[in-house]
Amino acid sequence: MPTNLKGRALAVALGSAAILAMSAGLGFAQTTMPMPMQMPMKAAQPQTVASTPNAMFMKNFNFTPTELTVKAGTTVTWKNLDGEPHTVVNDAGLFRSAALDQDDTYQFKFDKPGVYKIFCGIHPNMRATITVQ
Ligand SMILES: [Cu+2]
Repeated sequence: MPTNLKGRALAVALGSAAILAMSAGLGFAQTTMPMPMQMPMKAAQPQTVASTPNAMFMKNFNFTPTELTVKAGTTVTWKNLDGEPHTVVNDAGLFRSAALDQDDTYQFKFDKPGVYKIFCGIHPNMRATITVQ
């Protein structure tokens, strides 16, 4: 009797091991399958330019984002992504960039807290606000 039970237990153990191996194989197949699906999502990530910290872009004749909040002492970078030139001009005359061609950048360090309005000297309807805390 005891040997008979042992034999049964072994058969059960072998059977479940086979099932485990099969499901492990399936699991492997399932985890490898979605991989190509994730690729386009990862490639799309660099397009979220608006979320770059301390940076403002000129794109499609707009500042992006139009409102940016930074801490005092922060250097803000503007980058023109358009094929047309843009400038960064402060309403109060604190700073004024040269004409920025495509992919050109301009930087200004905001030392004092306050609300700084800017516009493009070439396209004055392009406006944005930098809030310095
Ligand atoms: Cu412009």
